[in-house]
Amino acid sequence: MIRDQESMNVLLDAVRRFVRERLIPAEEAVVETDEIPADIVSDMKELGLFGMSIPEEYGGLGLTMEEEALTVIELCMASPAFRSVIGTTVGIGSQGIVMDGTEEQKRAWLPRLASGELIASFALTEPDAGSDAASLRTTAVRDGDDYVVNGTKRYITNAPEAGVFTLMARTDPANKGAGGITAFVVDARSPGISFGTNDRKMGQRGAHTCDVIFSDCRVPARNVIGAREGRGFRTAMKVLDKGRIHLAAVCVGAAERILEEALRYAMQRRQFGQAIGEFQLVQAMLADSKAELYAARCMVLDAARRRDAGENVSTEASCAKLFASEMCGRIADRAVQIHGGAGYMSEYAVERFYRDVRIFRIYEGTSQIQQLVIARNMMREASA
Ligand code: COS
Repeated sequence: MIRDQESMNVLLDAVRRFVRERLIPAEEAVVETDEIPADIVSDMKELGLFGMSIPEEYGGLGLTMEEEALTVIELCMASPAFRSVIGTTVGIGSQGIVMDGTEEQKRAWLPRLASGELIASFALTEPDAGSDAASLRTTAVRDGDDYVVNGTKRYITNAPEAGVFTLMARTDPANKGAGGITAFVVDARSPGISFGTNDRKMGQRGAHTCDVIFSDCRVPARNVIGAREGRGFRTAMKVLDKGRIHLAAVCVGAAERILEEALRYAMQRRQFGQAIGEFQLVQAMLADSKAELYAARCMVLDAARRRDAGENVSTEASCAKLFASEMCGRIADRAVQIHGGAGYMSEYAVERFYRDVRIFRIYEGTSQIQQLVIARNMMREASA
């Protein structure tokens, strides 16, 4: 749903200009330094990007899912590392509070997230709990007005920069499944939290992940999201349903850029006396990419509109994430192929994108987890 087309156009134009004039020219510097320049982060704050998904009453832009998807597609025409700066605050880090938080929790945390003053991170994954998220072992034991948290969270995006974590921990040791898990908002400066060294990743330099270690970390009981124990897994799943649409939009934006690079190269590069774009085998790669990209875009926007209309979009979100992330991988692969030897060289953007987009098929649920969610939902609906 687009609430006001004119304001939407203003936002999209501003993001498009920002991408073209500020982000794309800074891509190489980000690779060199492994940092997003501070002036770019402050411009992102000014554009309101950190508060994209936070309701207006708490200082955000309060975008609908369709508006968010369109904005993210534009933003992701630049290196995915730039989106990652705002990604967890817009998505999985904040949405548990937005969806299930108490009024007091919303007032306490959302305005500072919306302004970009605080970065939010999502602490679900553990060394032994990845796809099987419900098997997580981090414990939170009630002690007076606090919970005492112990455990290790792994590959936590933006943890080194985080001001606050949405943490999933087990409050009921007798319940080893989803029902024993509670979600908390945790101040990242709390005593008892320490950080591993930054992970060395395949791509996305400038975006940081690391372990977060909780050792007897005291978290006030008022920080239980929604003030109810045992609801944390559901909160995490609802957050991921929305996150998967956002991520599918990320894939569409990145694929648009990659295809643009491939098309430009195909029209410039000459072999056998003509531009390689004149060869039908290269045309086939361009055409397949265009068609798949169009399909993914339609899926993302349809899932977003359905969510805005209040439908349960668990299946559609997983379909969009599955298709769009796989599509993006195929397009990155073809773009390298069209570039030939040059595509293997780091001076060409497609070499970097090829590595950067590989994670899309893995995080916020692997392609196999999306398949599992889709098939399970199909069977559940059929037997209802
Ligand atoms: N929305 C709301 N609630 C949901 C839900 C959704 N989309 N999906 C599941 N739930 C609820 C279920 O209704 C169930 O609650 P009840 O027991 O009260 O009925 C509970 O959550 C457990 O659901 P389920 O039995 O389906 O859980 P499983 O352990 O079988 O796992 C998968 C479900 C595999 C889908 C889940 O673990 C998953 O998404 N894993 C991937 C995790 C992930 O994406 N990690 C990335 C880390 S974040 S970058």
